[in-house]
Formats: sequence, structure tokens, C-alpha cells
Amino acid sequence: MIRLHHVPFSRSFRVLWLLQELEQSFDIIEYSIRDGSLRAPDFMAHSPAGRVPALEIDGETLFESGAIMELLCERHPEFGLGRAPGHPDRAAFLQALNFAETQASLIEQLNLNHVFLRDPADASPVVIKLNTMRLTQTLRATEAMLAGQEFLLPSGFSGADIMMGFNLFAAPYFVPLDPFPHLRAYRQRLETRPGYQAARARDGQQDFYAKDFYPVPGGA
Ligand SMILES: N[C@@H](CCC(=O)N[C@@H](CS)C(=O)NCC(=O)O)C(=O)O
Repeated sequence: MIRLHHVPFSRSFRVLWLLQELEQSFDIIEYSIRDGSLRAPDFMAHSPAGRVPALEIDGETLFESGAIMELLCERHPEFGLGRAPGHPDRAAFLQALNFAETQASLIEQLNLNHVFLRDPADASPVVIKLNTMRLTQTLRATEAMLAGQEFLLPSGFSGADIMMGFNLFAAPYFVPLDPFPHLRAYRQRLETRPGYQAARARDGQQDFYAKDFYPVPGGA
């Protein structure tokens, strides 16, 4: 039995996409960030920080999308999504996997400030500006990684692309991708994957964003 605890359009999408790429059967339990369900004791028993993804698999529950990515790629080497010790791309694989979380944590800060704070809390224009600049820098770095190759690693599509690919659907709410032609082409390449499309079909409705773009207050 495999069960994914999931919020639509959140980092748990990475695990949903991975499970589709690995052709696994699984159930989904859906939550919302807004309704307090991630702080319910039943959920906290699976994920002690109250975060998604949490994945019930083989009698244990795992959290942290990067750890789940590494572990499941290792358990299913026949799909070629991991890069085992000794592989020439091993270091680049681990680096990209973790770099994706650096980038996602900036998106998280922007989500908090732009869409999740409620009255009487005020978003901080300074924090928004800083995090937008920092997110832009990570996008520049990703653009450079993709120069001359189709995926993050020279050896082709991997779990690192699932980690990073997810970010590229959220980042454009805060930073336009127009100046990044490699990123735009990469995102389109990811969207054509049957595993991605099957995951999107099961993702559910996002309730984060009411607009297509959230600019820095007062200009960049
Ligand atoms: N590093 C963790 C981050 C997990 C995380 O923060 N998930 C967000 C959704 S993208 C969440 O559950 N947020 C709920 C909250 O902060 O209350 C991972 O990659 O799994």
C-alpha cells in the first residue's frame, strides 16, 4: 500500500509525479494549507512539522520530498531516475536535488508574504523584494545549468528534474521566465512527459494563487 498525503500544487506534487514516473499504484489523501488540516494530530503523526509531502510506504511514513526522491529512485533503478554512487553524475545529481529545495524555500517565503498572511499580519515589502531577488538568482543559476543540455544532468532526465521542475511552475507567479529561454524550453520538455501529465491529472485544484502574477510592491 502506498498513500501520498498531498496538497495540490505544493511540493508533494514532486512525489506524485515521481510515483507516476515509477508506474506505482497509490492513493492520495488531499489537504489544504488554509483549513488547518495539516495541523490535525492524525496528520502530524505522519509529518511532525505538519508539512507535505508525507508518504506511507512499506509500513513506514516518510517526509521531505528530496529524501523520498532519492530513496524511491534507488529502490527502482530500472527506471533510471537516480544516480547511484560511482555514477559520473552522482555529485551533480545530489547538488541539483538539494539546490531545488534552496529555490523552493524562496518560493515558500514569497507564498507566505503574498498569499498566505491574513489580517492583521502585513506582508513585508523588504522581505518580498529580497526574496524575489534571491529567487531570480537561483533561476539564473538554473538557466546556466541548462545551457547545452536538455535536463539538469548531462546523462539525461532524473529525479533532480522532478524536484526542480515543480519549482518552475510556481516561480513564474513571482519572477517572469521571459529572460530565461533555456528554462522555458526545459519546462515545456517536462510538460510533454506522460508521467508529468498523469500526475497533473491527479493533482487537484490549487487554492494558493488568485492572480497570475504577484509583483514586488512599489516595483522591483
Ligand atoms: N523541505 C520540505 C518542505 C515541505 C513543505 O514545507 N511543504 C509545504 C507545501 S509546499 C507545506 O506543507 N506547508 C505547510 C505549512 O507550512 O504549514 C520538503 O521538500 O518536503
